[in-house]
Amino acid sequence: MKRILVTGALGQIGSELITKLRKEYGADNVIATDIRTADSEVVHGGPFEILDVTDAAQMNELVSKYKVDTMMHMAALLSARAEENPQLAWHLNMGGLVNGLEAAREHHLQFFTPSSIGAFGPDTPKHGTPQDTIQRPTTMYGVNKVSGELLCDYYFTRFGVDTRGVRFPGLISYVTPPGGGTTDYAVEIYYEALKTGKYTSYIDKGTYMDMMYMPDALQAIVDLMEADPAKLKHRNAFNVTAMSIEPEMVAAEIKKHIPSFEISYQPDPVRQAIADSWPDAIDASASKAEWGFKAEYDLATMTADMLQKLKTGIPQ
Ligand code: AKB
Repeated sequence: MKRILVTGALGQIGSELITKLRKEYGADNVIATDIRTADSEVVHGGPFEILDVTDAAQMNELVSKYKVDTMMHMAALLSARAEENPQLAWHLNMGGLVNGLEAAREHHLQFFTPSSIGAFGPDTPKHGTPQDTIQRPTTMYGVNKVSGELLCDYYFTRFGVDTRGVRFPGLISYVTPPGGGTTDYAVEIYYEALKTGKYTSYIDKGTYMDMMYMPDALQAIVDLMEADPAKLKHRNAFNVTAMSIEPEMVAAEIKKHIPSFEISYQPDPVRQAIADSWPDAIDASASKAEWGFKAEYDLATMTADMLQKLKTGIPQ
């Protein structure tokens, strides 16, 4: 049975990951940590500790205190916020990652951290983006993610740390809203559809990006961490995706449930430029071949579930 410490546990992925891991491995075996606290299930449903991931000593203390054997490092600034404050992004995204990898090396932990489609750039092939290809991102977030992928590879080859990771596309969820990402429009649109019946998209029509529904993202983390290491030719930064979509397609799908829904466009120059530098559709065949990745939800089934869950306010 794993004993897992999760950083950034109150974030968009963390908050749902904690619930899933506590169901799979037992509440006491999943230690949620975040820089802040909240009145939520993450905090009250099992062990919870305040942790600033840039504080290596505090991180090591918690790893020792709870005798964990696995770290899932989720704390990070997303792409748009990183572009607003690149120095802070470097400090938090890279400082936190190095501390996590060092703790994994010292305490012999299995280690997961997500990379992103943000690790690609304008020179990357846009369609069917291969697993191994040109990576020259033009954002600080992308620079952090490529550096992180390389660091995780390095800690595996140099120190034998069991590092694993995926390149997540935009993640769509109904529990905790994302903050500061470029793909966040694809979450906001569902909330606004139900609240006001309309949405003004900061990403222009025709801008394709990869996306995935949160249950598939969480299953991907668990499956990769449980995968037979002998079958992994890649370890970190596996391409994963469920759909390549643009705002008009999401709007059309929402209209099937809310016929009066209207979308309009007011592109935000910063986030539009980031989106334009990312692939339209990545190729996830290495994940499928090496550890059996499979996404269950497409745009239609995700939209039906999102609207139903948001309408009924079903907690995770
Ligand atoms: C973002 O938009 O920054 C994230 C991501 C794709 O990494 N959702």
